[in-house]
Amino acid sequence: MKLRYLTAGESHGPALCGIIEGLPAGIRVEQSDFVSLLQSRRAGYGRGARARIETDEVEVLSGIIGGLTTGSPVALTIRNRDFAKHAAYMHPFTADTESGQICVPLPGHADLAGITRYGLHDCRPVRERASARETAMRVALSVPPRNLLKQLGIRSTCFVESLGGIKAAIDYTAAPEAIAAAVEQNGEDFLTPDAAIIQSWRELTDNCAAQNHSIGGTGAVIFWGLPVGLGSHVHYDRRLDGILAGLVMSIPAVRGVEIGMALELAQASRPAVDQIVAAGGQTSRTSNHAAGLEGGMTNGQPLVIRFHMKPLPGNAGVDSVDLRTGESASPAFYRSDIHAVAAASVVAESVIAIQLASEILSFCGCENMEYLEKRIKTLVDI
Ligand code: EPS
Repeated sequence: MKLRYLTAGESHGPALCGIIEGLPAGIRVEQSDFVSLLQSRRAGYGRGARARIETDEVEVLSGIIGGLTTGSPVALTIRNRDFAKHAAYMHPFTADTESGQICVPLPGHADLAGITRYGLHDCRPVRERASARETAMRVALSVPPRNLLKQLGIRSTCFVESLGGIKAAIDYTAAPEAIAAAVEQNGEDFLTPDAAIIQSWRELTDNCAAQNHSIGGTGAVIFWGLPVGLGSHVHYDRRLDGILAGLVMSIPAVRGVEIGMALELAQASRPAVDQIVAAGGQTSRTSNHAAGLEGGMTNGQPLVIRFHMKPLPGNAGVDSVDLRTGESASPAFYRSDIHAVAAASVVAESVIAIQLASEILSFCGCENMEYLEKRIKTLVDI
């Protein structure tokens, strides 16, 4: 892995922090790149009150000077505005950890397994770190790698395909540019190419909000313009399909990942291969059932990754146990989003972008964008 990155920070702690290392010099990065990307993760009809409290302003602490990466590690911070209200329980030194204890674990969250693993009596530190808030930093860290891909002519989009069982009409055989344009035109509330579905999703979201429960859904990411041969067939842990599936699966509440229409293909009664045809001295394909990956490597076709997200467990009226008494108890009400599939789509696009940039860098071995732009041409034009 050419790019390495780490995140730190609790959901209601002072800040989120992140470092990404291994970037070449010369990637163009503007403050507005962070602003618009973080805004798209925070947006979405169905996000909870928290998304309106936070503004997710990214402070760049190192690695970018005058709008260009320098090759040094890029270090970022996002302050949590909500820390002000939670400092009594969350301050690194003065927090009252006795009265702030959460002793009834929430089913569906990391609480119970986390306190067991770390030998804690309080679910709060586990819940704070397991929170999907952490993904704001993964998205912020993806800005330089995303810009690297854009500088090389690689494009991407992400969108919501279904919510609470109501499916949008999406034509995966359409040109990715057309899908991306439709997503953009339909706005950030539902982040979908299918304008006709938005009203039903809005009503569904309002109904769920009135009943205080959350819903899951399916999201998708498409990258196109990728060179052939990112990833490798030579060893299992270098297969790009496995790596990308793991990254997308690490997004909280994601429980399934598909490369393209994998489930549909698994149910088909005959192979659905993409024929290789000669085209002007080069090769091309008649279809994209492989969704851009063959043998664990990119094959030059659009890369399509879809993921399935469970309903967020926060608001469910569920049974649990008070760990102090061992008696049955209901967890205290826990605010959450009604759904966060649009946000998760932005996160999925971000973690995939970082990995693709990393694969390109290890393939090309360049520490400078000028060399990389020349080298990538030789790969794309094969
Ligand atoms: C989250 C619970 C909610 C979400 C949060 C993730 O936060 P809170 O506990 O403050 O109400 O809004 O997501 C974010 C804050 C975010 O930025 O995505 C959880 O438990 O995972």
